[in-house]
Amino acid sequence: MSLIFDKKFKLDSSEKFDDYMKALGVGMMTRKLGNTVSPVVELTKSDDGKLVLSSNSTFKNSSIAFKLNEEFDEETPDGRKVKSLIVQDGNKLIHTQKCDKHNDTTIVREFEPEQLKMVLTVDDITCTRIYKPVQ
Ligand code: DKA
Repeated sequence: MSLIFDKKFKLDSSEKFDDYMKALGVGMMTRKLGNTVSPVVELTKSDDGKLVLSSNSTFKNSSIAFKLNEEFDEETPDGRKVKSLIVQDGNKLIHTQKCDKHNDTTIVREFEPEQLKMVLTVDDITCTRIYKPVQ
């Protein structure tokens, strides 16, 4: 199994996302918006060989361009400034975000033809978000 490029996935179900955002210090208004939107996520490759992960929703459009195994600066949709590292394990991208002001978190994205499964972990909280292919 490997990563899936150029395929759009839309959020279909989500568990413990509010707890996850609370543990990261995300404010109430942003959490309310975050809980109501269904982003569309896509993995692509840029001309300069970077991987690009984009997420589009009525709340926010965001995109990160990165090289595997190389730390980069990222600003998260809720405004945290983090040091990110993304490594690949087969069909999974394992994304760690480290920050002095907030708790560190790990986001695992597992690409399968019928779904993109995200497992987001902070402290003892595990949030699972299932994205389904956009028809
Ligand atoms: C996702 O892409 C969730 C990514 C985590 C974002 C953390 C905070 C978001 C606040 C709206 O499905």
